Amino acid sequence: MTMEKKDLRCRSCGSLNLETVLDLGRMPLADALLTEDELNSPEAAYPLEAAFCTDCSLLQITETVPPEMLFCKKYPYYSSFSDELLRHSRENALELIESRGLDEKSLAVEIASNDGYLLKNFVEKDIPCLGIDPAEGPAESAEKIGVPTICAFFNAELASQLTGIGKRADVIIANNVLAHVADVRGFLAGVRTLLKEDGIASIEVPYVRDLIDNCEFDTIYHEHLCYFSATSVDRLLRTNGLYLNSVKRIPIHGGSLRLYVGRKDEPDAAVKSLLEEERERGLGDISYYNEFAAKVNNVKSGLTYILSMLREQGASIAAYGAAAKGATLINYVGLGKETIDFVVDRNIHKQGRFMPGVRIPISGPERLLHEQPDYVLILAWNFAEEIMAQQEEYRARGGKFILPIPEWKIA
Ligand code: DWN
Repeated sequence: MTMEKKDLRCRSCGSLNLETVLDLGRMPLADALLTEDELNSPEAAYPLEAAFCTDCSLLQITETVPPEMLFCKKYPYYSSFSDELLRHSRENALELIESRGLDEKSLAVEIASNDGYLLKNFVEKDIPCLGIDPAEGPAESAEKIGVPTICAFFNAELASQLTGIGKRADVIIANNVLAHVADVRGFLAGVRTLLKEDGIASIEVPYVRDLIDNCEFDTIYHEHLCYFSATSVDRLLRTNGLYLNSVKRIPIHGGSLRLYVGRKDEPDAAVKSLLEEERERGLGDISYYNEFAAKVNNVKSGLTYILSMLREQGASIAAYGAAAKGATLINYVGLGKETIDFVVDRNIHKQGRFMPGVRIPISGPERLLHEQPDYVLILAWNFAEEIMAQQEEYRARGGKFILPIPEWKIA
């Protein structure tokens, strides 16, 4: 929904005091991978601009693409294609089972449960659980592995329907979804309704500090409406009757926060010290974000330089990871088929499709050994270790990897 800038209000506090921090221009939808027959049709593109609220410190994008267009029938993202994410999620699940003393009388609900990648750990322990996810493909996959799943968007109404049939959650898990929700107030009202009085919500969100410090500008795309600090999310939760009671910095997805949220206001030392740290580092001031656009521009020119030089030398270049962040990076930097021959990805639902905007074909990882490109640009840099470990043979044959951020590096 493109609104006049003067009418734009903060997604959290409603303030009109939004300052543009980075303008990536009009960009296609990052997960709208094209099929062959869509190549000849026009492709939607929307403004992608990050703005900082000087009243509540929330970094957010200004455009709201209808969620039905983002998380639609052909949404291609399946969490289970990353071993690192599966390990991380299993640790998250087992920690909650242990710390909350969950058993057969408990209920764990995951919002944005995708393909059952996390709740399968509750099923394994015979702990009643329920997944909620609007994407049909992943929801079907979850059901196939025994994770009961409601294929719908989570909101206050669904929460009331569930409590209406006697379901209240001891634990709500909501990883990589709070930042995606346009009606964040309705979402949090639903969490509050569904959560037992002494229940806990374990919520993971990308951490804006890692985004700015490591120049992770490619994690900005239309699915990610908000980019949270502890300061901004604490404020958002409080104004919606929930409280940040503990917090942990975690490395997943380029650096995230794991938030432990409850219905009572009982912040622990970790919350107090992170809020103090953010005050000292200035995450609540626009000055912390002022250099970001210039840093992003440096990444763009550095990548353009090295990739065009390699091409001029006759090198062949492919890319690894048809990730949403990859779509932002290659479209913003302007890396088309003249630079990148193809993208590979383990996710079978992405293979055979084309990257949005630049329309580079997506194949399976086996193509790296079949064609042995000289270089592979890792678009899914957050899983670079896992990916490079898998591609030992490609490297043994002389292949080299390029990491794009915070500045290009040949590995
Ligand atoms: O918030 C979101 C994050 C959590 O996931 C979603 N809105 C969209 C998605 O963003 P992304 O696509 O940038 O996420 P990933 O998980 O960084 O994407 C990694 C891509 O790389 C996936 O398509 C899977 C693929 N992959 C692979 O082909 N081989 C990943 C690994 C680890 C591999 O070994």
